Amino acid sequence: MADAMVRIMDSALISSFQRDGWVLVPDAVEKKLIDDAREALRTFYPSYDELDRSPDDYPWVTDGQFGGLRLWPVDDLSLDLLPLNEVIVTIAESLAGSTDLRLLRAGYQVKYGGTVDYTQVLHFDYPNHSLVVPSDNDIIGFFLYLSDVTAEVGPTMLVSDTVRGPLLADRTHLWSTDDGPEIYAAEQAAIGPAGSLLAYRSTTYHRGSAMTAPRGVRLTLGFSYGRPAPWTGFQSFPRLGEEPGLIQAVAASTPRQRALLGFPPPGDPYWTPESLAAVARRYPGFNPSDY
Ligand SMILES: O=C(O)CCC(=O)C(=O)O
Repeated sequence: MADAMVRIMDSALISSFQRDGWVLVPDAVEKKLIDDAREALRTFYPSYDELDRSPDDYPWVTDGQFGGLRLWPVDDLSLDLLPLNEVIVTIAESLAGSTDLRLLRAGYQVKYGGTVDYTQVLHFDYPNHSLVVPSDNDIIGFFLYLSDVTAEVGPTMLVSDTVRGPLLADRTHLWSTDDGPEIYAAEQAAIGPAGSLLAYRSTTYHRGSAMTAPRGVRLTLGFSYGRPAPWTGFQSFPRLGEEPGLIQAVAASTPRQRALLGFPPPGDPYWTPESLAAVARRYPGFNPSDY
């Protein structure tokens, strides 16, 4: 774990991100966390064999490109805390150049070969994360690989910002290769083993690609972090405030992790003896002395 922190602080990965707008961080998260997440996800997602044997039991997982997406919270504490993991947050802070960040969205996703066509066109993520056109490092998307991502299991394809050109409102999606032959020609596949972390700006061209391995399975945790601004968002965590998974995750989180969800940080004027007592009643397990 410490290695990954040192490595992301290492200038080579940061420079690569700053130049290209994306980077694949190897071994970002310790293997046990990946193994535990995979094990926990067995109760959510069928194996390829299970899906093959009884597809009618799991119609949702192959219902379009996002059928296999389960948005946060998924009501499993370790899975719900994973996007708030300390190493991941440190990496996000290093790349964003700020410690004042918010989690904008998180979700687990599975893709199965031989089912849906997962091919996408090159696009930016910012149009559905921001009401304005953000600066390059305002919003950063991530995929934590929970399975090996090879060329055959739908790697994300990305294009260096060095060939992006200016951000133009009519070029947030390149609907065909004719819209940017030189940009499509510059695509690179983000291939890496389980435990790798792909980071990419919301202003960096990228796309999902087809699963060509007939029985391939790609399992990821996708999420994004952004600098807090009223014009920036995706999921609304207050909207999810009655979800058991959110209540459980808030109670178990550190003040730092809660702040990533939008909670007032320690020292905020919101905190008074009365508000601390009220919040502790709302979230069983919440320790007021943390504030
Ligand atoms: O799944 C991927 O590799 C990329 C997905 C993506 O870019 C999207 O859904 O907007």
